[in-house]
Amino acid sequence: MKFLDNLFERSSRQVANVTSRRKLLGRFGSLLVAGAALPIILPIDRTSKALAAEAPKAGDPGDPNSCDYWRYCSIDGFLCTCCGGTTTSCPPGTDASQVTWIGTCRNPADGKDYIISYNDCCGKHSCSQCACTRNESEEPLYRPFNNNDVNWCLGAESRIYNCTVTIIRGVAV
Ligand code: ABN
Repeated sequence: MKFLDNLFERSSRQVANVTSRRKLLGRFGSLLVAGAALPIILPIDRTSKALAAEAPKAGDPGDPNSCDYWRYCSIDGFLCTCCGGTTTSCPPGTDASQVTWIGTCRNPADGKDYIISYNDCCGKHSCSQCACTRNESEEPLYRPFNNNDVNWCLGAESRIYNCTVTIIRGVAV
């Protein structure tokens, strides 16, 4: 009888061990998969990636502090280069709007037309420096994504408009 007791005890312990290890491995696997999937499924701000997608300086002529700079052909706002930011990054303490309007500007260096997004930087206060209004390829307000008279911060966390960055999204074909 003792022999049978021992046998059953050992085998049930073994089953319990294997089952819990499997469960642990299963949970670990799920965690790995979930961890890898999180950046894909969550609405994470990827503006910084877009901001990094810049044209090389050699093919980017002109002065970004001047309203005449080629990328500003469809801008209506304050230049972030005068507000503590750059052509592609918002001043500290402000965030780029995710919704934006776009324009098409010709780069004099290569004669190509580029699609530019004009993201408003939101937060802090109005920068009020280097106002620049050029409306090439702007369309009426009923086509809001091609209109530059919109405060795109209205769709952001802070509704305060600070300045506008200009991001190259691609070559227009
Ligand atoms: N998108 C620039 C802007 C901001 C506020 C008001 C008008 C235009």
